[in-house]
Amino acid sequence: MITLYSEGHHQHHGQAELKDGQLVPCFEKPARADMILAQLREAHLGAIKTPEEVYPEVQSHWQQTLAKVHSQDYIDFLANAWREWSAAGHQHDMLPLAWPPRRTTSIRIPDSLDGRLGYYSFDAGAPINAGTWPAITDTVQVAIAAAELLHRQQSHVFALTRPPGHHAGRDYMGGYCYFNNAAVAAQHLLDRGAQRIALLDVDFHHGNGTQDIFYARDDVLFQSIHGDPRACYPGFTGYADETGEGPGKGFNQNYPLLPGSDWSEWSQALALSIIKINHYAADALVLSLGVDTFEGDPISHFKLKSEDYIKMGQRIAEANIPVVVIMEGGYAVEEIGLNTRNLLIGLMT
Ligand code: SP5
Ligand code: ZN
Repeated sequence: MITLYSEGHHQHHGQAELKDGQLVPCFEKPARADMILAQLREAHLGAIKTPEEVYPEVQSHWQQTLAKVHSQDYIDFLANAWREWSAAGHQHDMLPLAWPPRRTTSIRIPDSLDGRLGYYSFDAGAPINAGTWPAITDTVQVAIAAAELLHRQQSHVFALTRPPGHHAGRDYMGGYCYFNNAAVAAQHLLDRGAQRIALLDVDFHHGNGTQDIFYARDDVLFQSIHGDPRACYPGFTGYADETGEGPGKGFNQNYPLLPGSDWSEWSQALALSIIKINHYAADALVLSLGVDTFEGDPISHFKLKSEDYIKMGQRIAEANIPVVVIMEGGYAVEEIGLNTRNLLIGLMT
């Protein structure tokens, strides 16, 4: 299986996030991707290529695709945010301080940078620093090039994207995510002529951003298996009764599971989602792969074991459609490489 990867992600390295009332070093860090890459090399899983190698045109085309998924004002905000912040004399990461609460009479976009930072985010979990824009634009190109390769060769492709993307909505960031890499990959496949794309999100956390982007659309079937929002982050979306709206009605399914769920519960939800995907007759599957379902994950609450990822890959392969795997979460850095490698090995068998 070919892996798409770009070094640019190293430039994005947040300083701190809030956990249980304390500022702690960011769980989402460059070593995550480095560990995955090391395992892929050790397992001789296949060639590792840059976006430019497989799809040189991506450098002039990515902005067009991105603008179909995210609003232009949000993209422009991210493009200029660090310049504005550092021009004001700040050196630490940008983190938002205030969000509009319920019953805000009308939500206007403030002029101040702090105000816009709150407007374009849903939590303080997506720090912006000097390397954020280069990293997120690099990784969007990784996702698009992987989708392009899938379109050309119709066999599974792995996009080693970082930072992750599934919490990023049309015009907001949060939960370590800025641009929704999986949504961009799905959009590129549609632009290449696909009629229907299935997007299966197996990260521990609900893919609230992806749901937001496709909620009113019937050309992307969104399926998400995640920690029950009554107990788990992000906590306000991911209920089973969120099934889409307008033309998208019936094209969104959530499978919330209780904290503590293991492979026996998890695999039942997977079986249900694969029935949906088969029935939809998708041209391709975008897999939002978080391995934070692992029992040793420091911020998540499922109990999957390393071997379970092989079975996960095998079950997904049985859907019998081309898969582009987009990397999302996973914070047990010592095991992230093995768990990802196992999923990919399962997918190939
Ligand atoms: C892409 C992705 O996996 N984003 C996850 C973002 C999680 N952000 C904060 C999680 C807070 C978890 N709190 C755990 C409480 C343990 N007692
Ligand atoms: Zn996650």
